[in-house]
Amino acid sequence: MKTLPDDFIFGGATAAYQCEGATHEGGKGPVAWDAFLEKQGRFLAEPASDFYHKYPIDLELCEKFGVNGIRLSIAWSRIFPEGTGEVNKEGVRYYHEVLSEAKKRNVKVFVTLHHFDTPKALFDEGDFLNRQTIDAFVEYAKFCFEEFKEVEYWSTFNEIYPIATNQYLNGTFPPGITYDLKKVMTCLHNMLYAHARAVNVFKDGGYKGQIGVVHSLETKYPASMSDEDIHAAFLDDALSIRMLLDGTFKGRYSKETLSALKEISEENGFEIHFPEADFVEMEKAKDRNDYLGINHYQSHFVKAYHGESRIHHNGTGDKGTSAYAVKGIGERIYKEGLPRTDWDWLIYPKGLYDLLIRIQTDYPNYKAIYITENGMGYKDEFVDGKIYDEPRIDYVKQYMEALADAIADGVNVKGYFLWSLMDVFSWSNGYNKRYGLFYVDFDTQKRYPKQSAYWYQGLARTKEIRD
Ligand code: BGP
Repeated sequence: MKTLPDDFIFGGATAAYQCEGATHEGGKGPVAWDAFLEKQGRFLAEPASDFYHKYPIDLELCEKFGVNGIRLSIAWSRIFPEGTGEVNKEGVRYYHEVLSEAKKRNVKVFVTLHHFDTPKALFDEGDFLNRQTIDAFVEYAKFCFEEFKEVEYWSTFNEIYPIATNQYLNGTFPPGITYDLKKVMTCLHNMLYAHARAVNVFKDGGYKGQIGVVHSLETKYPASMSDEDIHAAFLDDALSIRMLLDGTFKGRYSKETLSALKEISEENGFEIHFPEADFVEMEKAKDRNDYLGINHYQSHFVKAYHGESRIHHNGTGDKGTSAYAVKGIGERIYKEGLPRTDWDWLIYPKGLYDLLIRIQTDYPNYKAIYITENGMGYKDEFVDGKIYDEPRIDYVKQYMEALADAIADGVNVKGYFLWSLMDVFSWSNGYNKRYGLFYVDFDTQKRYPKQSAYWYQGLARTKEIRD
């Protein structure tokens, strides 16, 4: 049986907009999501899991079930309703209260500064495509470092690759733009640069605690051993993984990354240049990341593709309805015989192992890794107050084993945060795609431990990965 280290963090992950609710309460300013969801009319982020009011209950559950870490994010627009300028004292007080409650419950807190929720005032001016947003973000980060001295672990951004692609490639996030790869690359670079600036402010300011970034890293494999497919996987990997890790740990993009970006941009009829001065800041930050947070749910098999971009997002859980082919990059295909979730997310734990070994080999200046998200979206059934979510347990167990193997092979992984602590609202899938250890009845806001919560409790206690 495989085991995990004694001092390992067994955490649960959340994000402000997905769990807090209270979108117009406590002086919070608007975010682009509010109007975007209202217009779509499928679901709202209100009341979500009402973490805004129920956080003492959720933190008590953490303590009770041995969940010794929580990932949460500060909603930027609770602190600065307009993104810059006047501070909302009520928002500041709220997060102090949450942090102190977590301390009381012996739960370590990992705080993300930005989890998909740029304040509307800045978003409307171009979000991170507009370099003024970078300055505003750095100011907001600095304010938080000064104010929330009790935070031990900071993370600048959650998942810049999904931000860039969901906003500008597949359009599932506001502003809902599709197939604009120039915007994707610009957004990625600007956010990597913003991360570096925030890290440098943190380190130059001598603040206590650790700082890192959370990247979504999903391993890419060629669909076949043909040269064409191998090249397609290389291109997909370059944009979704290599660019991020190069930017974070090398302070500039490697030759391979740049050649892939050039090829993708040429095929799509644009040129891309990044301001040389940005790399000075990025190089200064490259060895100052205390940890890397990895969100990892799935891997992709990629096939050469030369047609027009064609993406269909499976946001309903009807298996087999997703499609993902991008001009100049490749097509992500289903691989015969490999299991996938109802939302077509491939279950392939080896992808996590391979990713961790690759980071250890290619980016040896990483200091520590936390798996900041992993988990399985599932349409949980509530039967007589009980939720039997064996498929989720099976999923998490397999990924934990891959993790244990990577640790045994020398990768410094120090913790794992299951997405999600309790059921939350899912950005482009609503409320029936549940991930939580704790089932939330969204009408009554009552919490019920799922079978997986008991399983996780046993794991956290024994560190042994059992069935
Ligand atoms: C990650 C996000 C989370 C969460 C998770 C599950 O990309 O960081 O916020 O939502 O994915 O994704 P989804 O809700 O789309 O199934």
